[in-house]
Amino acid sequence: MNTALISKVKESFINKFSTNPLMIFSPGRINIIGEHTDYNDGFVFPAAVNKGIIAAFNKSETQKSTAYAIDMDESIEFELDKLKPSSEGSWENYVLGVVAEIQNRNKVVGNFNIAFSGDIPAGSGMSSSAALENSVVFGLNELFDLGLSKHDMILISQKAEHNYVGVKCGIMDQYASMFGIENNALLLDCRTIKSKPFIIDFKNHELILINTNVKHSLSDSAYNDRRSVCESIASLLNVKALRDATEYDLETIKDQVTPENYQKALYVIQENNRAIQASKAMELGDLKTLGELIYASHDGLQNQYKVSCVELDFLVTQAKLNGHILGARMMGGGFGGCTINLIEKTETESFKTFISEAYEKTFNTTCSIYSVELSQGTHIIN
Ligand code: GAF
Repeated sequence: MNTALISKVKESFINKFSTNPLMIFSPGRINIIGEHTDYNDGFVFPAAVNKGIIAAFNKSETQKSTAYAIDMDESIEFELDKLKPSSEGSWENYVLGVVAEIQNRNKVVGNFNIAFSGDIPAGSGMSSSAALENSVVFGLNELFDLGLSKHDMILISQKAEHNYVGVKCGIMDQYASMFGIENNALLLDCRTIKSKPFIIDFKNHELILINTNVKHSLSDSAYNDRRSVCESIASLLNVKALRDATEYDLETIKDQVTPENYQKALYVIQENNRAIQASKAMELGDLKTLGELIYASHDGLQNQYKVSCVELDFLVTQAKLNGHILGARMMGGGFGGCTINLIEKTETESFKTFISEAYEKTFNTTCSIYSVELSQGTHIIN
């Protein structure tokens, strides 16, 4: 964990609120495979990482609550009986939304102060949003003894994202961030919200993330559009979610949907199967098959689901040409953020040099490259 960040948050909190805080770490996540399957009740394969949000809390003796975003040096005061969403795109909605959703469950939150900061690059597709939401709900649960289970907490975080942030996300990010296990990835069934842990040891391979450092606009509205396409095709097929449909079922309604939407639904069905196949490949230690599935996932996200972008496609194409990278794909919602790459350890340094130069030459801007450790989910720190 980032000890410098912990000290920074603690000191900022003490400077502002003159008392010792309760400290929470809530991680971001990676996702090995299973993209845009979560809101189709399907399977995903994420892991919490050692980058995330550090949040500091205490109870407030005043009639107002305060939230302080340390990195932006912005703070807001709010009254707990007058909560409403703030302007679109503002960080405030992650905090206010969680408080409002706790209240919707008839739990009583008293006035509090929170200060937070993080080391997940914004817009990287590593889920800083879920990390922040989970840190808030976890901290408030602790502070006010609300009696919420981790399961309750992730549903509250998700609802905050739906109703305050405006993104109709699935449950993957909140789940991975809350339930992460050190050195493990979690094969999560998003219908039952139960997961199976897999110890991750890629032997002479490792995962690296390459951040395009771009986030194209409209990504939130495109996300919600994709979700509604999936839901309308599921209802046409008379199933609860696309997870319940096969390629054969989809074929039977082909003439009732546009070719573009047909491809989107087909992608989801295929990606869900790939996530299951990937877990089997992991069990067998078959990294070659895992890598092929990861490349196939990107192909579907790019050409069928259409949530990629030129920068991500460039990184994946270059990875494919390398020969020492078994699999690469865009990760998260899309339209920017990171690719995840399964690379031979001995090749990592030279590929980093190569891809940094090639990316800069092509896009006139730099990419960033990270290695991550798989970490424990949201928890109290001292
Ligand atoms: C975003 C969402 F928040 C997740 O729920 C998931 O749908 C993901 O995009 C795509 O797999 O991170």
